[in-house]
Amino acid sequence: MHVEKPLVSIVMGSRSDLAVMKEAEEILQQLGIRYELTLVSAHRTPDRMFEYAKTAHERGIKIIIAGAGGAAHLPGMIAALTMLPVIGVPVKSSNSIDGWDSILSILQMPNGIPVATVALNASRNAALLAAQMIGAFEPDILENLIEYRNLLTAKVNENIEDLRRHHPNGFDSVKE
Ligand code: RP5
Repeated sequence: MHVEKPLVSIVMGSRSDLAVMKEAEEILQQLGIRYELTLVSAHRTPDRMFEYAKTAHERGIKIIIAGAGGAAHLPGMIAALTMLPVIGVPVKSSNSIDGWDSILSILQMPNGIPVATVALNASRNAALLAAQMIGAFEPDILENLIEYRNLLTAKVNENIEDLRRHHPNGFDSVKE
């Protein structure tokens, strides 16, 4: 049986990150992008991190989304071990002071080893960024992304209409 390989890998430092990282999974499902999802702890399973990062390209993975909280070394260390692009998600975890520790750990990479860092807990944006990278080469995925954007616009337009009904003093309330 031929099983199509995943293109995106979602990895996180702890099971406790799943509440945040599953939003990335939902976006990839919605956009029809094949993915894998797993746990790798940079500090508690360093050998697994090595194996995971060194073999990701052999599994057909094109982009890695890595989330971690606190002393969030996972995304940067994976980036150091692979040539695949890594998108880092800072997680506001139970051991995080206020999220800044995770943000800065993932963001402030040394020259030469980039990690594309999204906002705190923004795993959804990480998945969308991964989808846009794939969409640059895959027309079907691009179509799905355009549809997703159109839905975002439609939702805002609905809210504008609703506001207009309840608060008639908006700048565009009166259409001549
Ligand atoms: C980080 O420490 C993990 O990514 C997680 O965000 C945080 C807390 O981990 P647990 O103590 O919940 O396993 O390495």
